[in-house]
Amino acid sequence: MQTLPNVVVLTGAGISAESGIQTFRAADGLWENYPVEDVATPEGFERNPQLVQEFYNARRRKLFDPAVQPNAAHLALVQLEQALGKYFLLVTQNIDNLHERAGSKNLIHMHGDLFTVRCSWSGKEYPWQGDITEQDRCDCCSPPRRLRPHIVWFGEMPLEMSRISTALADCDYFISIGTSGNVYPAAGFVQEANLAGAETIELNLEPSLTRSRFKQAHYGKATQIVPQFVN
Ligand code: BJW
Repeated sequence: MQTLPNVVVLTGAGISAESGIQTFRAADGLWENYPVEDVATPEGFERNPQLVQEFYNARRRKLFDPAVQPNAAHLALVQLEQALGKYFLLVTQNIDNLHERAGSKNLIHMHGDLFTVRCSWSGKEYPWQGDITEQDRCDCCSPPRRLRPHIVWFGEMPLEMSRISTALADCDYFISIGTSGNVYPAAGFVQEANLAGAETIELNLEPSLTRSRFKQAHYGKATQIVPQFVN
């Protein structure tokens, strides 16, 4: 019986760009108006929780805009998962819900997601659809504590790292899509996959910072190159 290859896919903001979601580091990116140290660090949240909540509330609301839909790249990854079943793992750095709306199942949100909030004290998680306000408090602590976005900020540990490392150590193909290679540990996954002897492939609009570590690279818009590569 022929065995299927193990495939790990890493996605970043570039895969959602053509769905109308801003990337971070472009000239007109998300951090143009919101300095990263203010909105993506625990210290920024301590200093000004309202600003941070507003930043993530606006991004959550954007996902209810009917114009924001999964694109051909998200859908191509669903096809790949359907062909590979348990041999496929999708790891996204994105906090939007476009992969799950497309139909992806075996999915890890390593930097958290906008539709979960958690108690800033105990870490208890709550599903969440609306804005988080300063009045919203947990039901797990006494006194009830502030809720925070379930987002991995700089200096915090990304989620499900041991599951990701295990998958990388065992993968035959590692495909990185729409990420600039600025942020670790995700930017180091290609090296883990190379060590495992995997074929490593970059699909991006332009060469990332970690381009030289990939065995192959293809450049263009995600909605074009991802379906082409997968089919
Ligand atoms: C298209 C396209 C189209 C456009 N088609 N492509 C020094 C050295 C090494 C590491 C560190 C260091 N100092 C500190 C660190 C660690 C730090 C880090 O990496 N810092 C770097 C800045 C150097 N990392 C951390 O702190 C991480 N935690 C950690 O390491 O824990 C370990 C630890 C903890 C405690 C103690 C000790 C150890 C946590 C990182 C958390 C990152 N969080 C963010 C924000 C939260 C989520 C959110 O708000 O949405 O996650 S940062 C931000 O960057 C976001 C993203 O997920 C992440 C990656 O960005 P991404 O996706 O690559 O987007 P862009 O905009 O950069 O790139 C888009 C790409 O798409 C571009 O290349 C375009 O060309 C392309 N593109 N349109 C295809 N249509």
